[in-house]
Amino acid sequence: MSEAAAKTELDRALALDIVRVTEATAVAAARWRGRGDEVAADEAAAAAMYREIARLPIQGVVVVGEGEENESPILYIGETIGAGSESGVELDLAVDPIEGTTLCAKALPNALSVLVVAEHGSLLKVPPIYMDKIAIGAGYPDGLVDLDATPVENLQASPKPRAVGVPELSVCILDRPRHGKLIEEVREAGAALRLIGDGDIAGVIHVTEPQETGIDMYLGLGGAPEGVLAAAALACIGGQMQGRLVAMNDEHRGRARAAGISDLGRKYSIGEMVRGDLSFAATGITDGSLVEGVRFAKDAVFTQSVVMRASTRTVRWIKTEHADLSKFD
Ligand code: VTB
Ligand code: MG
Ligand code: MG
Repeated sequence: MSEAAAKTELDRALALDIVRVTEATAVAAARWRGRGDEVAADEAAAAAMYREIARLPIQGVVVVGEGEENESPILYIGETIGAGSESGVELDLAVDPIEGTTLCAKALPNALSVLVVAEHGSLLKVPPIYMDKIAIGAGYPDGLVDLDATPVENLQASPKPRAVGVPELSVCILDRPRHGKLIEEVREAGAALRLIGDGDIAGVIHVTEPQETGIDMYLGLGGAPEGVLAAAALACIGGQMQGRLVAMNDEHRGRARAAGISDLGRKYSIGEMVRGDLSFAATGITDGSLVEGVRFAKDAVFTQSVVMRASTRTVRWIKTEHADLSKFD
């Protein structure tokens, strides 16, 4: 295939099709909403996501996935999926069938189904360990905030254009004991906190719409895969983010080595986590500040999604009424 033809093919593959994948995944997950069974929810969602990706005319390779091959039977890192396995364009996939399994199991806000499809070789291959993250929205000078600066320094550097100062700022942090010191420092700096139980992809994306979400900055340690997925979203909608892989134990260090990461201390910008063109799709499983969750009605299922593309910065908000329910069987 010529390069131009491959590019066109890529454009097609990167277009709207991928939202069908996250829609079907979210519907499968939503059937398990509020039932307290994270494992069953995750399995159902992963199976639906696998089935839908398998129909796309691509040769996809999971680079950010559900786990290493030996620990995840489906959507594992390195798995090849797609209907174009011979003729299709090779693309990288970053998947999170349920971002926030606990949120789904408890029917709490902001559980999402997320898929990123990217040019081959363009996503940072991170193992399932942690990542320290900082993110702010668009419109600030480059390098305004930095992972190596203190929370006070970062907060003082980033007054909202409309605000008077740090007391008007709100910082989103995962509510975890490991963030005790960070939380204290943000409080001492005078900013408000939005402590979330789970779901830091949504947390990071929230900084891009501070007027709507009330969140100006994201800080702290969350999943490394979620870091790359969030970076992919910001590559489409703007905003600044830095991430640094964090290994909590020997197992994590082993995973980092196996993934070929030699420099764990390295700080990554968005551009170093995701390069080139990509599409990001997310569908709401439970209601959230970005999109509403799946609604089941008598003769239809309703979903809300966002799908966006890095090269064109197109952001599409998609409300779908699914009348043919057999496609979800
Ligand atoms: C993180 C975060 C995710 O789970 O991975 C978190 O990035 C798990 O953190 O968004 P702990 O190991 O501290 O529980 C999520 O919140 C949901 O997958
Ligand atoms: Mg998940
Ligand atoms: Mg997740």
